[in-house]
Amino acid sequence: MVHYLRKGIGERVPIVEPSEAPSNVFSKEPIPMTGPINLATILRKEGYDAFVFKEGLVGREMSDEELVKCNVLLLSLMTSTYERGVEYAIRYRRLRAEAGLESRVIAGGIHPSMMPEEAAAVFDQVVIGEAETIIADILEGEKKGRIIKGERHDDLDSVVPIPNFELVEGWENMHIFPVMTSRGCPYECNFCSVTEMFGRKYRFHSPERVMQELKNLEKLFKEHESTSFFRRHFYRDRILLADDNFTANLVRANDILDRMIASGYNRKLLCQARAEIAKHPELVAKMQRAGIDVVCVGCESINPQTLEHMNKRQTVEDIIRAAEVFHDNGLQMLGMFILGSDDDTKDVFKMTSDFCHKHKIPFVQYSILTPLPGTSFYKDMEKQGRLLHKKGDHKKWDYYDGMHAVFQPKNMTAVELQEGMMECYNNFYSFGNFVREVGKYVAQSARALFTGNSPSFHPAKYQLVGAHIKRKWLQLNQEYLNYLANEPKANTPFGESLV
Ligand code: B12
Ligand code: SF4
Repeated sequence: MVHYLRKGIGERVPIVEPSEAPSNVFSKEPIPMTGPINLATILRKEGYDAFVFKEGLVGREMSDEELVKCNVLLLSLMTSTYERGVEYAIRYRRLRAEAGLESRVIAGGIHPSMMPEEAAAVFDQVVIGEAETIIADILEGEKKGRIIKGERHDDLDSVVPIPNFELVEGWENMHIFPVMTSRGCPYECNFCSVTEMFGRKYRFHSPERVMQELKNLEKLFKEHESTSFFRRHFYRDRILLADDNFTANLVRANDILDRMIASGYNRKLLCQARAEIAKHPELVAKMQRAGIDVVCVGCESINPQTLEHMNKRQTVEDIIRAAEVFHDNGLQMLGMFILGSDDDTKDVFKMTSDFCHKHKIPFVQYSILTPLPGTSFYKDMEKQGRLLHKKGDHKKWDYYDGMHAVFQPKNMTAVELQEGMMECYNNFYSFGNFVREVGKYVAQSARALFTGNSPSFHPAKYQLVGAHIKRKWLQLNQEYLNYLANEPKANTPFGESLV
């Protein structure tokens, strides 16, 4: 019989966000997802001793001693962290059984939501979709199903609590704090799982609520003001507006930005927006005045056919305009590109690198097109038998991270796609560019003593990060490269030797 927790008995309820496998160069990503923080906040209010354990932030896994004490283990899983989630469940159950205790593992997040049957074969309960309104009932045993469907609410203000970041273990080490002001996206790009998970209806928090959340964070920063001169003056904590598309509703975005400007909001933010927002330069200028200094733009491709087949509803001209308008308004654009569609040939790598240089895009992220579960691209690849790993392959989901070729491309081999992506990184990021950006930073810092404008170390930092990525990827992925180099046909097993 499953042991259900009662409130207030002081047992720890961890919501674990495992790291990705070491083969992933972003495995130490220190920004938590907002969902687990919301759930921990709700459970705390309900009397549970809930907290978020994000491995990448704490810098270690939960120890055996910590795990065995938990009556229930909650796991928040993306596709690339799923396999590690399974390992957690196995270890937790073994430890509990050895101690003569019952165990209970509940999994949620995007991957279990998209592959619930697979997850239900491993975990005691699996939650599909959003869980704020049902998480307490699940813990109390009022919802007993193996697979439980979450609820999509329109009125986010009333169901989503103001997240309590102090429930995130090691939150003091965070430098970027996520604030999610909306859910859902009106578009339906064929490679993206957001609409399947959150729907096409754009649901959002009221501007008042967004301001409240930002103010709350300021209070937290003030209470724990860093004693480090460097951190206070040159490397201040930042906010990530984690919305998939912060500006999907122009009236709302304008309202939030107006409020931020009127309140004298004084902290740097990053956000994600579509390239077409540059058709509204006045809004872009307002973003800059409100403190946004980096905009992550899903450029995806400079190949018009690829954009068309991705259903991106965006043109190459939109991307060029975005690069110009963001630059003219003092915003730095992080251009995110996806390589390897059926319309891409081998020259896409050089053309994309040249494009980024030509249009002076300050930061870029290159990803390999990845068939993420729940997307129409996944369904197509599965139907066409082009997924490289077969069902049940050892740790196959580890490689669904945008940095590994996991399907058979049409106009090149999988290893050519893999090497082409690394080549793009190589062309854009280098140690020489890092030194140049550090020079600019030093000059800006000197000017800051007179102007008070805090300089950004991010361009330099990202040059170094980017240059590091290829080296680290190669170090960690020799075996995977060998596998790809042998021209695997679809459904070729990989990894029996990889334990
Ligand atoms: C902000 C963000 C980031 C940030 C940081 C946060 C983070 N660690 O991921 C950055 C930019 C660093 C990032 C990086 C990456 N990201 Co990202 N990211 C997002 C984004 C836009 C928002 C996350 C969020 O806060 N969501 C909102 C909250 C409400 O949802 P949630 O956290 O999933 O939680 C809800 C439910 O899932 C559920 N739930 C969650 N956990 C649990 C646990 C239990 C027990 C239960 C019951 C329920 C439950 O209840 C929650 C509340 O309703 C999402 C898209 C999205 N809209 O979710 C993509 C998304 C998660 N990212 C994605 C990807 C692919 C990546 C990268 C691999 C990209 C890359 N190539 O680099 C990396 C991975 C790095 C890493 N290890 O984290 C994909 C994941 C798809 C998949 N199937 O795995 C998403 C879904 C976007 C997409 N294109 O489809 N990302
Ligand atoms: S890629 Fe961006 S615009 Fe396209 S569906 Fe996903 S969130 Fe929406």
